[in-house]
Amino acid sequence: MSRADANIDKEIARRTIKSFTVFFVLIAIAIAAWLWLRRQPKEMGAEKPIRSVLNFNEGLFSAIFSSNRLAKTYPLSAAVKNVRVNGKAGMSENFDPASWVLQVAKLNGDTLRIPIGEIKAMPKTEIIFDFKCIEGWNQVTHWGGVKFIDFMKKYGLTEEAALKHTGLVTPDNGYYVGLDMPSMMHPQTLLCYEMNGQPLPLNQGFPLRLIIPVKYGVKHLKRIGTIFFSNERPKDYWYERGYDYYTGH
Ligand SMILES: Nc1nc2c(c(=O)[nH]1)N[C@H]1C(S)=C(S)[C@@H](COP(=O)(O)O)O[C@H]1N2
Ligand SMILES: [Mo]
Repeated sequence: MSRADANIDKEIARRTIKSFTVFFVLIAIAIAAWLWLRRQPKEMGAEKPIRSVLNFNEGLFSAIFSSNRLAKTYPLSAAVKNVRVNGKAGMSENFDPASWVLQVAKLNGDTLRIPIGEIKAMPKTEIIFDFKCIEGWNQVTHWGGVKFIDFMKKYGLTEEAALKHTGLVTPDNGYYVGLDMPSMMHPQTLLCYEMNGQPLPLNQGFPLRLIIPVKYGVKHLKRIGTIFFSNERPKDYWYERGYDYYTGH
């Protein structure tokens, strides 16, 4: 072997050792970072550093959200006939639709008790949009109901509308969501009583559910029992289980 060849061999060996060292150091850093993350305290179901990223995203999305931005709508022919049923938290078997009234907790301490007939007597709005679930499925579906903003006006809930959040809860308190007021007052947000031109099926929220196209499926609470208003974030079923609060798209 010539001297030059020997030098080249040495150089190759040196470089190989160097790249292996870099490789192992990077792996060690990744493992250490992962171990550190697992040790962090959890905040609302997510490790704190992850929760702060979620919170940051949320601020970003709220900032760019505008009530003028409409979710895309579709022709009637695009709406599926077999609408998927997903999620049955808060949908207890012993529910009696006949005795149902919508309860609205006012700021002055009064509770409105509104029968479904009064809601159906208001002007109806229909929407066909792409319903998206965070589990990764979506489908174009057709809904009918009353615009939440019209409902707020009809019942004189102006002080309530000035607060930051709306909370919705099922009659058995088993499922609950919190929503920012701009999304609730968005013109496509409905108190919904119809699907495909028919009364809602029982497992899809009969007699009344929320349809809020600017949000993922988790926020479309089925079987509304009570609506309330607050400046603090109302508790939220999936937020408590590690998802982000805002879940806009
Ligand atoms: N009461 C109640 N509402 C709920 C849920 C639930 O578990 N309970 N799941 C949510 C989720 S994750 C989705 S994707 C939609 C599904 O609505 P659908 O069953 O009409 O398709 O309902 C939402 N509303
Ligand atoms: Mo969902």
